[in-house]
Amino acid sequence: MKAVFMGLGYIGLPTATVAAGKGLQVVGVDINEKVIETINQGQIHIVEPGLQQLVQSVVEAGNLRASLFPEEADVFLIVVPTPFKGGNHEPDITYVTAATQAVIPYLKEGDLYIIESTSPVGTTEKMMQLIYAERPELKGKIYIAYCPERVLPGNVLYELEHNDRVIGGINKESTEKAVQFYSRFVKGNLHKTNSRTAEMCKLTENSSRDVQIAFANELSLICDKAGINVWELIELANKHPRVNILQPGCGVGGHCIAVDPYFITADFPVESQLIAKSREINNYKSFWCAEKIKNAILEFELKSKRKPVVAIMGLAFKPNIDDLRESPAKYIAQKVMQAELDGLLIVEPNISEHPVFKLTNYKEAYEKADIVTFLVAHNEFKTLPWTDDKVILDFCGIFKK
Ligand code: SAJ
Repeated sequence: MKAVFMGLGYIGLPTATVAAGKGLQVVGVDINEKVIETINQGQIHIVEPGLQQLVQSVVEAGNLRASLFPEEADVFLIVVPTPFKGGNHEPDITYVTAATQAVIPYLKEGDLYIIESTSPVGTTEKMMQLIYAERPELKGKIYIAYCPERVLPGNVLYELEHNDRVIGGINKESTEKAVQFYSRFVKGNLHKTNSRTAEMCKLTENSSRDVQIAFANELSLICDKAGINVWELIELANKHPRVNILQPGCGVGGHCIAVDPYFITADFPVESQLIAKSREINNYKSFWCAEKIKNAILEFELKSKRKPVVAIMGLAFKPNIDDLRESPAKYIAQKVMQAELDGLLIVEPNISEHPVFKLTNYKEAYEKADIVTFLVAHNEFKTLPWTDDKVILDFCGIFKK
């Protein structure tokens, strides 16, 4: 069986590689020439544990080849990004459309076409119409399905194989065909549905998490005003057998949880009140943290008649990773940089250097700062001793104190 993967990014490359590792003939297609070159040399352009070795072995074995152009195959997978249009929160499916258009000339009777990219509801049907408009002779003769990825960066190779997957075809035959395909390299259960439900399922998973984090963040705002320790409160509430509240933080970042809910709110603005409000609350939480820090700086100045040294503890979008993209901590750090200070010490133990931020060791920053702001709950920070000598703004529950 031969498969063409359109898109060799964070999901496309690992999936193509795992499939190639199971003996499929895989051609990975990307628009970036440098990416093609790198992969064909058995190297990779992204960070993911274990991936480089696996890419090298499947490239050497001749099972994975990267190319700028698609070619004839039995299966075509669309694994390209779905960003927003311009500055607003309208999903942009141009890449999915372009990748689909690129494979249309190579489709033949019996082929399977699958979209994995996170997509607005109805995208698979739209692509079906596009395919049939250009190749009417294929109507009813090819299989079309949607199957979202669910992997966690950092644990992609394991999760690709072991996570359950939701597979939705445009008809029963397409679902069955796609299930057969994924069963070649996925050990998790393959759940069958239709394409619209599968599309919505991906958006639902990440929106559900966003809404739950918004609840925790809202509690943190209420508790701050009420003089209650939110960490203790949540721990106690979670002792109830049917309550499981997540943790508040300095906002929600990353490329999925803070993005996917907009794919629902853009298409269902009247119905998706709670989902939209949760996005607002999680965004507001970052702004609120920045304001809290600015107020602490002013208070310190009034009290001590000098400007403080401030430590920003953590820049990544979540604990124990080196990924700063779409990070609320980075947004807050940038806001604090605008204040007049005696010194700003920025800490991110998971990276060694950064073009914009001059980084300081976490112990040194903690020792030197007058105001310490914990933005990300990295493990290193949890080893620091509590002190009453400093102003500590703990937005992520390092001390739970
Ligand atoms: N966060 C909190 N409080 C919490 C948990 C998380 O504030 O209690 C914050 C994190 O600090 C971070 C953000 O939420 O800023 C998102 O982190 P995450 O670990 O929830 O999610 P991602 O973006 O790393 O990965 C998610 C996963 N989806 C779910 O858990 C439902 C992953 O399985 C998906 O594959 C991925 O999105 C994706 O690609 O959609």
